[in-house]
Amino acid sequence: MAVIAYLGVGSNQGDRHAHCAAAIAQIASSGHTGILDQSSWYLTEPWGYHDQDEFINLVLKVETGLAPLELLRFLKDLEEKLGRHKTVPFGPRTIDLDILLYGDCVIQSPELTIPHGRLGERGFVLVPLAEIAPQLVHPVYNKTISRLVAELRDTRRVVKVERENQ
Ligand code: PH2
Ligand code: MG
Ligand code: MG
Repeated sequence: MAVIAYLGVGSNQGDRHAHCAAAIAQIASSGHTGILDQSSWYLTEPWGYHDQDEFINLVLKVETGLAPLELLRFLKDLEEKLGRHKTVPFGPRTIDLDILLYGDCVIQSPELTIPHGRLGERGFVLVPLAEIAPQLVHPVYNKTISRLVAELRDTRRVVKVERENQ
């Protein structure tokens, strides 16, 4: 049975735009994870570790027949295929593919936390997510995404990049 999930896409190394575009193309052509909607692309100030380049971030709404851990494995394999190497926590990365939400599932296991643990603290995720799913209710906080944006205390820059939203 297909489930609606939201994925975070990010890159701040090399050709950031090409990495994000390649990830989107691979997800779309995977045969088991179809893209239903995507946010604009945003240029975002680094969160967590400041001495690194700005990120490109965007959010995808997908429909998938994969179970959460299968989706995680698919995304990790895709990161590797797109040239991601071992990264320091919060540090630079060629491509980062995160499961933000998976239906209204709440999962807390050593491999996977859904909804994404820092979703509520990060403008670079909440702003694009609110663009395509403002009324979606976060299953743990029980608040809509637009309410989480209104309550956001992260003041780092999140600026829409017009050209990339194709
Ligand atoms: N990802 C991180 C750490 N910091 N900052 C921004 N702006 N965007 C990201 O995608 C990001 C980050 C670790 O995954
Ligand atoms: Mg991440
Ligand atoms: Mg990640």
